[in-house]
Amino acid sequence: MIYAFPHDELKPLTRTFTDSLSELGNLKLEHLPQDYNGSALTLIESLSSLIILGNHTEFERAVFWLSENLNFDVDARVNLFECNIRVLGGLVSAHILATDSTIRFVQGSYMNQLLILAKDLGQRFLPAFETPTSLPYAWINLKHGVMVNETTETSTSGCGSLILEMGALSRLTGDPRFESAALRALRRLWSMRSSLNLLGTTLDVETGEWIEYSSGIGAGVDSFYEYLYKAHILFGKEEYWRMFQSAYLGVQKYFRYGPWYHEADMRTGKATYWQLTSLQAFWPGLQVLVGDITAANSSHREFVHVWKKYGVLPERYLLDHQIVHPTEKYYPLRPELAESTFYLYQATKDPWYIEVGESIVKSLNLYTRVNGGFASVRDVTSMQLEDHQHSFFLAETCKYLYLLFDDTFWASRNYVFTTEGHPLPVLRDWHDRLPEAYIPSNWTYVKDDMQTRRASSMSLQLCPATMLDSWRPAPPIESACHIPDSRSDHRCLTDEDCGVDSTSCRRRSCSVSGYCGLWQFS
Ligand code: DMJ
Repeated sequence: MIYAFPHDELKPLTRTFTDSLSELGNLKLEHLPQDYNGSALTLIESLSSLIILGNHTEFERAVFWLSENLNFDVDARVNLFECNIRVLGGLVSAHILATDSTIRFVQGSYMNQLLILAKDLGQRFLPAFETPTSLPYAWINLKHGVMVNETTETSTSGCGSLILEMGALSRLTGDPRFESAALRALRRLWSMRSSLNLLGTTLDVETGEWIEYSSGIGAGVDSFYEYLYKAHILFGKEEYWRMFQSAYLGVQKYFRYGPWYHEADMRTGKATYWQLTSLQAFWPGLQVLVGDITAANSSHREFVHVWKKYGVLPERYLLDHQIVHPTEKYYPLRPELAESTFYLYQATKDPWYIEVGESIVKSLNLYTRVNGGFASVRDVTSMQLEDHQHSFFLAETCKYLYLLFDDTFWASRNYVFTTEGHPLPVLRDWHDRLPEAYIPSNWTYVKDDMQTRRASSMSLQLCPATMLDSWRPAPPIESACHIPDSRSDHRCLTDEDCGVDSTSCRRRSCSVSGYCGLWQFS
């Protein structure tokens, strides 16, 4: 607030600011308009954090400042995905918090200003969806719509991670256009999956053809999986669940290698890149929501191991050589490991996760804290810093760390967090059908193995064979796709006696000598 407000993001080393909204994403805007003076991005991103911290006075000040000053009628080319998760998500979530009667915000003076701003922004997104495929352009000019000669290349997350914010906007305003546009894009994207239920990373919105066939669970794809599942939680549509279930099993089957996830070609399922990336660290958090706690825990430990090796998590780490990627050595204060740690602690209450959180906090203070704020790390091998504090540091990294140690806000509410850490409430009115696990009176607190297995109704759907098998004590389930062999000694007479392998999610078969195993690789 001292050095950057009302600009977009803080430069903590020089104690200045950057107006980064137009630059969000990988492609850079070459010339910022001269009159472009920022959109208080970090302030918008911090609204829900202020409520979680209980700082209602600052929240109120921010809401009224934004109501009077925020204006989207600017000649700025923004990245649709980033603007959606950061700005639209920040505004919609803050509007919901501002009107929540259990939060003692001075509501008399709040006249839906944030929702009015959100609707204005949402309308400016809509021209991006006017393509032959309904897949949206990655970039849009807030004032002029899609620019002439705009790139037609976008990413899977760019098309498939809009439904939470745009769906919430439609539900709040009663204007169905936002949710319809996001859903049409999502359905079209899903129709482009391969026969293995895998998607690529980049595609062309005009032709609907894939550009990059290799994909994983990290950059360009990550929040697509997250939003399929969270959309099911938020809106209760079976359609989202069915898409997620197929997509999730595809990931576990073709990307997972023990606790790690590599990339693979969507057409063949063959491994392409053996790399651990910082963005992938959100996956164990998603697996917690699914009820796949054991798999979440084992991957999380690997990320923690790499974090401890360097002090923070490098952007890319070569699994086959156990070294940092030569050009992606940075750590821009990303939240994903803290996020997963928070979810795993919520699911297990295992104090080990508190210790992990403590060591993350210590590292951030030791390596990245400077007088002007917290600086990104340019090179994790030398801990050389970079003059940038991304808005997601406050929206997510700090929020998840705070919630790990004080979950008062979370414990009494039924919210899902968007991919940018903005809370949205699970409401009956928004639901086709509310899953049992999300009805507060059905909440289960995990205390023992038996309960761990039944902690989420979602895992019942992923693993029905085991769960319905109530006539004998169920053997431990190792992952959501795991179906144990019918005999604990793995002996068999036919393939029917064999289950589904917990690591590869492939069906096991009975060998000529009478043992269940992965004898054939298709
Ligand atoms: C955030 O902006 C979001 O979590 C997004 O989905 C990808 N990751 C960044 C922070 O790392």
